[in-house]
Amino acid sequence: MTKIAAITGITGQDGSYLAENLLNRGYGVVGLYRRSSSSNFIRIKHILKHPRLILEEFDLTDPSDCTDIITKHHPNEFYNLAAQSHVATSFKQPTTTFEINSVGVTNLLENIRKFSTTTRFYQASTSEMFGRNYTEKDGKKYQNEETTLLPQSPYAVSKLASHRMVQIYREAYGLYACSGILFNHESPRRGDNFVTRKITRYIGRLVNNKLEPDEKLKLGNLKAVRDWGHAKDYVEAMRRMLAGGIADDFVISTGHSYTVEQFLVAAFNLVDKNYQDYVEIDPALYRPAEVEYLHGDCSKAQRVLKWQPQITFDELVKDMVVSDIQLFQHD
Ligand code: NAP
Ligand code: G4F
Repeated sequence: MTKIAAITGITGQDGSYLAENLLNRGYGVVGLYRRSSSSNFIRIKHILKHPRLILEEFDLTDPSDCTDIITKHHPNEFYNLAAQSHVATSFKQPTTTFEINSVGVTNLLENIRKFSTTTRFYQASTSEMFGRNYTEKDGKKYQNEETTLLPQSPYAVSKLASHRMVQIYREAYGLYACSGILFNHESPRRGDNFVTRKITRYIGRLVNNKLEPDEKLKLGNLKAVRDWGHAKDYVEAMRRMLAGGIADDFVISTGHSYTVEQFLVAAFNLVDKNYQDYVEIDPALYRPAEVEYLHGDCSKAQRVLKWQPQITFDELVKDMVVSDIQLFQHD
């Protein structure tokens, strides 16, 4: 029988890759999108006519919407990828962030508990929950499932609340509910205002002579360290969590970290340019509180899920730069 997977946030980066992954495996996908005043299907336009994709209007903050979707579809798997996902925005909109990222997740868990206890649930947790904390052992600094969570932003606090809520529903009610503690993952479909895509879009416009005269690339903290993987690899880890035998939480990362400055160098090198000729530091882009160092140890996922990333940092940067150069040839 066809397995049914519901995906919140299908219009986002991860939702679009996960939908592709599951459709390719024969799933029926119920894609949940929120209403907007203009069409927002750019990342899924190539699968919109797929015969096993159904789209439903849905807002995570509306409890009755959650009830309607769960009771109508009784999905075998439910992937909650919807979120206010921008860390800097969460400092400006902490209440909305909490409403979507914490209360919204509780709405889903309650409805699954009441109406569809066989539905397997995936929650998009995040390495941001580690905040400034890391484990230091044998001269190495890393974060894994044992590292204490110490959030540094309203976004991270909201994600920690839902992360813990998932554990409670798993332990108290026996739901098959997993959280993926995913480190940063990027792609040509990454939102425009995350740092990697901001950089590669600028390069796309630069190469195609689409910049305004003297237009600089304005950035904040270049010293922050991130463990960047490719979104295509990371959605496969999500799938494996729900396909597995035991519900649990898993760190998903590459185990290789770079500074924002190193990302800049790698990206500008691909077009034989020096980033220092283009970048301007804008103090307004610094965050009120920063997560300086993220470096994941995903050995549990490697062992239990047999998952490991396939796409290297250099391949990721190239994929994004080439894609944005092509994009601005036409735009
Ligand atoms: P994204 O591109 O920002 O996508 C977020 C999605 O959530 C969008 O489809 C958005 O809809 C939807 N959404 C927001 N508020 C909603 C609401 N109230 N009701 C229904 N849908 C709503 O994020 P992403 O990079 O794909 O990340 C997916 C998930 O993983 C997020 O939960 C994020 O916090 C988490 N995460 C991401 C990373 C990463 O590096 N990418 C790492 C760790 C965890 P619109 O298109 O209408 O805005
Ligand atoms: O690309 P970023 O905005 O990603 P950030 O804050 O690490 O969050 C992303 O990854 C999390 C997982 O760890 C997810 F949970 C979250 O949803 C999101 O996907 O910023 C990366 C780094 C930060 O240290 C930031 O201060 O880049 C620095 N940065 C420097 N200049 C900038 C900029 N970030 C942005 N967005 N824009 C800048 O101009």
